[in-house]
Formats: sequence, structure tokens, C-alpha cells
Amino acid sequence: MRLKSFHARTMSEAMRQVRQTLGDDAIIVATREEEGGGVRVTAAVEEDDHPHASGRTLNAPAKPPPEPEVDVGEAVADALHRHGVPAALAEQLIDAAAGLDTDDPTLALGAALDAVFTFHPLAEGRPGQKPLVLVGPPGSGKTLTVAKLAARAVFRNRTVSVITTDTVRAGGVDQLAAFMRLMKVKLHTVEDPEALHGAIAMSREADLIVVDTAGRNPFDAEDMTDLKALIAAEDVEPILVMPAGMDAVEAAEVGQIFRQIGVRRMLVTRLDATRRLGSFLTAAFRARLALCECTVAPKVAEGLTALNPVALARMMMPGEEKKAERPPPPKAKARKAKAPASAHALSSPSSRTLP
Ligand SMILES: Nc1nc2c(ncn2[C@@H]2O[C@H](COP(=O)(O)OP(=O)(O)O)[C@@H](O)[C@H]2O)c(=O)[nH]1
Ligand SMILES: [Mg+2]
Repeated sequence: MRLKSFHARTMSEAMRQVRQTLGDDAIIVATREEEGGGVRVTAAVEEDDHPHASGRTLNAPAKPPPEPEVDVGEAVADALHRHGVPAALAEQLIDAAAGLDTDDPTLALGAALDAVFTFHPLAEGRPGQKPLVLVGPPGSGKTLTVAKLAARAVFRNRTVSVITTDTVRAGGVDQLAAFMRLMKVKLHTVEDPEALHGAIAMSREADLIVVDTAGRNPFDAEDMTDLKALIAAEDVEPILVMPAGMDAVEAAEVGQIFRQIGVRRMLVTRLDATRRLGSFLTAAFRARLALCECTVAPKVAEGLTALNPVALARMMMPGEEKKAERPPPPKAKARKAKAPASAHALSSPSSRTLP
């Protein structure tokens, strides 16, 4: 099954694109009016039906008999329940999945996630892009994610500038400095908003500017005022870094607090160490935050990938998790970070030289 979204000025233009790209057998799974005008249509096609997917000829063997029918609504509801998705959000997702012309629960859930959430991956680095300031509670994964973003940019031959404002906590700079030395990326250390201004000005030529910040307690007004001032001093985009696996209500509250200081996108960490995905979905839903990347590995060079509705649905559906499981690794001396099935549904760049 292949899912694809199309943007166009009018619905008929979008439908024409769907037919041209996916063929006459494409199923429309969601339609949405875009904020800036135009429409977005999400359509799906069986890989075998897609004219370019399989090279099937008229003499190709007949398809195997269909599998026993599943109740799509029930399967979606089950998955949402298992992932601890609270009732209000679950209801909205089940509603969005209902009435879709598909008997594939993963596709239905993917389409529902696509309809309810906004997926907006981080640009990989281009000159003039707003600096990304990673913010979040202490220990949420900001520093490792800064290093992962820098590594991704370096692997893709982008120039990157990394700045840290985390000078208060002992060891806050050391860990990032070690990562940056390995990548041969200069690390700028700044203490206050004025110094941040200077460091950003000096980095303007870089394709990607990433700023690490100290962890802030969302329930401490002074901490948040301080962070707001840091973000407001520059034309930057704050990205909320949140670990998966928190309590859903807590995560939603944290998300809402960070939204109040100007955050609009959320990056989720530690998906490899989490079984239930309800908390970050609830945070994104309640705080109206778009989802960008997620991280699924403790290593710098691995496991940073853009979230998308189909990958998320695969992570949430039991059958799909099994299908995505890797064969057991060959016996080796080095201990490999073990990512669960959910992580394998996502691809990631890898390197042997970084921690
Ligand atoms: N397994 C795993 N660990 C992670 C991931 N992201 C962060 N961590 C770990 O979480 C801990 C806190 O990360 P850190 O970047 O220092 O958090 P910060 O305080 O927000 O800067 C560290 O031990 C990281 O290695 C991830 O995606 N998977
Ligand atoms: Mg840190």
C-alpha cells in the first residue's frame, strides 16, 4: 500500500494529479482545505495496482486470495487504546479513520493521523533558514538531538554552525564539545541573549544553525520567562524536544506551556526506548504542535528521521511492528544499540565513526 499527498488549487486539479501519479485505482483517504488556500488530497494505492510500482504484466499470476476481513474501526481503536491515547483524541482519530474506503487498519490509522496532525519535517539546511533553537525540559534529549542534526547536515555536505547557551549546568558544554570535535564543527558557547545575537550573526553563512539550550522547568515561571526572552531576542524557530513515554496528560501540559512561549513544532526523542506512543501524540494534539523529526537511537550518527503518518501508523499497529522486525543481528563482539520494532519502521543514516 502506498500513501501520497497532493496539493493543488482546486479539488479537480488534485484529483487529476492523483490519477496521473497513482492511476485510476487510487483510493482517496482524506481531503483537507489548506490554510493558505488550495486543497490537499491524500490518496492510496495498492503497490501492485500502481502502474510504476511492480512492472506487472497482463500475464502475471493472479493475486493470492484475500485475507479474512478485519474490522478496521475496531483494529484502530485497539491500537489507540494500547498506546494509551486518551479518549478525546482517540475518538477524533477513529472518526477520521471511519468511512475510509479501505480494509487495511494501518492505512486507515495513517490517514487518520494525517488528517488530525500536522507533519512538518525540519529543513535539512539551506542558507537563510531560521536558526533552530532546541528547547525542552531537562534531560529530554536536546543536546544529543543538536549533535544528530549537525551530523545529518555534515553527512549531506551542508555547512553547520552549532551554538550552546547551556553554560550553567556542569558538563553542559563538554558533552556537546566532544561531539562537535569528532565532526570538526566549531562550537560557539554563549551566556546571554546579546551573545547569542553575535554568534548567530557570525554564523549567517552556514546552511544550518542549531542552538542548544539548558533544560527548563515548564512549571517554573522564571525559567520560562527567561527562555521566552532568549527566543524573542532573535529571529529563530524554537523546537520543543520531548521524550516519548511520559504520562499523556503531563506531556500535554508541558506542550501547552512551551506553546505559550512561541513553540510550534515538536521533535520526539527516545522512541526506541518506548512502547506506548500516546503521550507525545496527546501533547501535539492538545498544544497544536506540528510533528517534525523523531530520534530512535542513543548514537549521534543514527536514528534521526522525519515523522510521517504512515511510519507512525506502522509503529502503532501490532502486525506492522512484527513485519518491520529485523532479522537477529549476526554474532559480533561489539554491542549494538537495540532498537525495537517501532524504530525499524523508520530509516536512518548510519556511520561507524561517531559515538
Ligand atoms: N535510547 C535513546 N536515548 C536517547 C535518545 N535521545 C536522547 N537520549 C538519551 O537521553 C539522555 C538525555 O539526553 P540529553 O541530550 O543529554 O538531554 P538534554 O538534557 O535535553 O540535553 C542521554 O543519556 C541521551 O543519550 C534516543 O533517541 N534514544
Ligand atoms: Mg543538554
